[in-house]
Amino acid sequence: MTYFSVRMRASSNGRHISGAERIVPAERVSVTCAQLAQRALDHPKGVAAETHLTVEALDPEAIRRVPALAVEVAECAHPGEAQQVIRALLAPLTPHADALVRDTFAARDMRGAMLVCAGTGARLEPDRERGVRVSHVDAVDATCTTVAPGKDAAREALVLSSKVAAHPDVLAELCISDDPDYTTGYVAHAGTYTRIPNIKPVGSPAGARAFLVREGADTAALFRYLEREPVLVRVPSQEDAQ
Ligand code: PML
Ligand code: MG
Repeated sequence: MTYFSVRMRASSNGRHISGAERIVPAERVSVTCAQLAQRALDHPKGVAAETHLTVEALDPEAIRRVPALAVEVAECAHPGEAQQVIRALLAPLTPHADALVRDTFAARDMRGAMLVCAGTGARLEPDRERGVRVSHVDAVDATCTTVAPGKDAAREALVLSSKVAAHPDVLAELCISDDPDYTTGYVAHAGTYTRIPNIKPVGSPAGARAFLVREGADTAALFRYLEREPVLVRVPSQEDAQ
């Protein structure tokens, strides 16, 4: 079967508003375009002035399937506690954990993620404002469900982070949503996606993603994997969990 990558990105006056994507069979392409276009209009950051949709046929042989990360929750009552959890998870992996956390909270409106070398703390993306935009990823079952629902931020983040973590050169990911009212973030590391509630105060525009990368990694190959290579993630269904 031929699958299509359907991608949406929306902006207003050059400011990134929203981005989302699916991998779907031909008969789902038109409804998926409509859903993603509507999503750009409904975003809490404001109605997008410009929305771009891309539909691209994928080579079925090139699609990789990877397992989803295991999900855990670190119960944090406030952002100070969340900072302690983040630092405890990242400090064993890099001497630059403090700078990584500070820079991720300081970032605004990035279309993509930061790529940070664990050994040197250096940023590895050629265009720092854009970052690396993870793309060509969806959940396995999203290709056969009858209705692709609206935004389920936690599920989409699990799918994205499972693709990222499946690359051997990625040691960890830190994510703070840039949606002002979405205050649950996460750290992905060693096969686990640790959800972190109250990672930032309600209304804060702070937020970005950072991928911590093994020193000496082939950065060009990693970019290609993250941005272009199609991956379907096996996310356990609700029934499997019962
Ligand atoms: C985003 O806004 O794209 C990031 C969402 C993070 C979701 C974290 C969670 O709820 O598990
Ligand atoms: Mg966002």
